Amino acid sequence: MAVLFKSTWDSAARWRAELSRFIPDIDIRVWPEYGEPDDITFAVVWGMPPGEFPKFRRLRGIASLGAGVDHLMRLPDLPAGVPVTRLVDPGMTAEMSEYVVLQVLRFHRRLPEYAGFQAMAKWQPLPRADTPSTRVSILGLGVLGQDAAAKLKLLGFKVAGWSRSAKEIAGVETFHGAGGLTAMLATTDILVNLLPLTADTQDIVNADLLAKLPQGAAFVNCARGRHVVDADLLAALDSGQIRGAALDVFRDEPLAADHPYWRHPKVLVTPHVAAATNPVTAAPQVAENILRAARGEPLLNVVDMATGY
Ligand code: NDP
Ligand code: OXD
Repeated sequence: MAVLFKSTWDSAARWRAELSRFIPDIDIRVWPEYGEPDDITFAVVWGMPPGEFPKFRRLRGIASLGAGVDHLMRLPDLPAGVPVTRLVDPGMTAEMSEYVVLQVLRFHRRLPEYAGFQAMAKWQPLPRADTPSTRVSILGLGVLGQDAAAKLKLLGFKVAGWSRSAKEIAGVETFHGAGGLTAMLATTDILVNLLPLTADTQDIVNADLLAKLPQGAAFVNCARGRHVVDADLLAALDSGQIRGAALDVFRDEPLAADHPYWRHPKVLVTPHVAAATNPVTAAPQVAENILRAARGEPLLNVVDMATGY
């Protein structure tokens, strides 16, 4: 009974140390040095290449090393019938809300313009809207979207959110479905994306969606780059339909050195750091799932394979 560990970014040594606190005799095999494939009964992964999973015929569970599972769902050979879990981690949730609040306040208090003025030694106060009349809308009202909504609400913003199923959240105006999206966009000053990447949400931030926002809205993307049609966003920034974008995630990462986002005066680029996976806060639930899988019990935070998130 061994656990396969594979990650593009996370440290195997740190994960081994944290998981050992809950399972002292854990046998972790770090990809690609995993030994006998039939020893592997659980996989903890980010960025597994195609062609690997079919080798592990005794797998009882696959844990994503992130909240998103699109890196797994796109694999053509994800083993059928093996439960896939995602991270639902209070540490990661708090970090994401920090990022969202930071970017919303940045646009609200017009810091991008003041940064431009400073470069010219220009002293020029700008008008701005009151906080209670500034409308922040969130695409995705899941674990991360709901926490960000609550924190923006505490700051006094008018908060709305959009999800697949209908929701009631105190103090948040909620929308769902295609009609709901159009209605929400029409009353949005700052749009935040916290959707999972699925077949239904890929390319959702396109020319059509951006045109439904009031002119001069701002956009924050901390979900996935493939939600955005880059050429459409760049056109909306250049026309002034969108006044600025804070982008943490990109279609291809790392973002190519010659990508127009890097040098666009209305774009802030951060390198997929909105909310990092922290083994200290995330290991307890992964350890719990390894133990549950070993006992043949249902796992926590299992992904719905039909919806893809
Ligand atoms: P959840 O699964 O908890 O929430 C997803 C939300 O999106 C739900 O409200 C869901 O609706 C909604 N949704 C899904 N599909 C649709 C659709 N077709 N139309 C409308 N709404 C839809 O995810 P999390 O909040 O935990 O995470 C969201 C994403 O954030 C992750 O998938 C990942 O891509 C990204 N992320 C980025 C990080 C970064 O550092 N940049 C770090 C962590 C996560 P419903 O409630 O009805 O199911
Ligand atoms: C995640 C991420 O999905 O870091 O957790 O992007």
